[in-house]
Amino acid sequence: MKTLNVGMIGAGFMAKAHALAYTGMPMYFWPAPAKFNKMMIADVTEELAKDAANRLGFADYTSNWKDIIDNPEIDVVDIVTPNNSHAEIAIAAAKAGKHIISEKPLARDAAESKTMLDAVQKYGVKHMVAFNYRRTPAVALAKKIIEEGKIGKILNFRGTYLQDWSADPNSPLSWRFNKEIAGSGALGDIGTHVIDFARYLVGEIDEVMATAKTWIPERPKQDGGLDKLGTIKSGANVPKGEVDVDDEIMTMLRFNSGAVGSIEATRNAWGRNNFLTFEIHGENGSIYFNYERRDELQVCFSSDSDGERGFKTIYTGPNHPYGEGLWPIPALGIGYADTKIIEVHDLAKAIVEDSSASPNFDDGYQIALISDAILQSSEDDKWIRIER
Ligand code: NAI
Ligand code: SOE
Repeated sequence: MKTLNVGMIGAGFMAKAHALAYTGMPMYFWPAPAKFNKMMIADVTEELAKDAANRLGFADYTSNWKDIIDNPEIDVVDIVTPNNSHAEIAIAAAKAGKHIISEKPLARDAAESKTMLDAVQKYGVKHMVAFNYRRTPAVALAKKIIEEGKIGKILNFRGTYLQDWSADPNSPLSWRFNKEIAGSGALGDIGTHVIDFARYLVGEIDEVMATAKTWIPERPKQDGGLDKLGTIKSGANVPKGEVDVDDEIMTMLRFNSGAVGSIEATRNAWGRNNFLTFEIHGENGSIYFNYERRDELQVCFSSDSDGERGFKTIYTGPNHPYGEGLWPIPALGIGYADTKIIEVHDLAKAIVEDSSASPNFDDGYQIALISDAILQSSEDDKWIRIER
């Protein structure tokens, strides 16, 4: 069994999720396609990097991410930094011949995402963008049901990603509210997960018509780079700074297939925490998924008899996608970390089998094109066609 040495760049929220996944993956999927060895981790200071190495189980650490690129023993570079550094790191990693997994959104906009796609194609390395929610078994099951034609031709996709961690104006001005660092707001941060669902389940999006809103135009400035996602509130006397990204987007979609759809994304929806949902209507049935109830897929088939037709709930388990590696009884509980375990399993498989990873930087670029068009549509107040 091959061992892949990983260099991880960034040591915040996602570093924890990815580090858990590298360790846990072979315990779930055995024989594993490969094992991962957590070789080196980077953060911006020696202190942060050393603490991360201890906490997350990396053999070595550095305060300069270029040490990871220069290390000939490292096979995979894992980018878990804020969005403004994804491109520089990925391009350097590709040049050094490393395989890459980058967190989402791929970069701040389509132009920057394209530079990353060009680099991985030029240097022939494997590339994956970490839209992990499509790896929830219930979402993969929805894909299977659609591909088997069980709900027929798709007419409509309705997706939402609603959170409330930034609904309080005292939630500090972290990097997620800064265009220079994040690229966009709720759109890039969470709306892109729904765009990934829409493309994965229904197909390519050709046109969008959108409205973007910034509800809280300034927030208390915060010390330090780490985003605590609203868990720490600022005091009343903290000086404020400008929010220059969207808090909410609503968009209508026209798919290449002729289907229509809509996406809503906001981090200001009190009472909604990780309300990532889709409902899909086909000519012969419907499918509904809500990540807050991630073991479940709801399906309704038109062939059910009159009087008995309605949504039924399937609890995912061993008979469903990825079931061979997860738990032996349905509804024992799929977790966030499980989606990341499946993600690195599929990354290892692509590297070892020399196949294309999915979703990859091309998907990340397509999603960035759609995201840019959404912001453009809001500004111009008209339908925008995505030029490819
Ligand atoms: P975070 O704020 O928790 O951590 C970022 C870390 O990167 C910090 O420790 C910071 O010091 C470090 N960092 C910044 N610049 C660096 C550099 N040049 N070199 C080394 N370290 C550097 O951020 P979080 O939440 O982990 O987000 C990171 C990325 O992951 C973002 O692109 C975000 O959109 C994505 N993300 C994806 C999620 C998913 O479900 N797929 C969930 C949360 C974040
Ligand atoms: C914050 O909105 C966040 O951490 C996003 O950055 C992730 O992508 C999302 O999955 C969870 O929420």
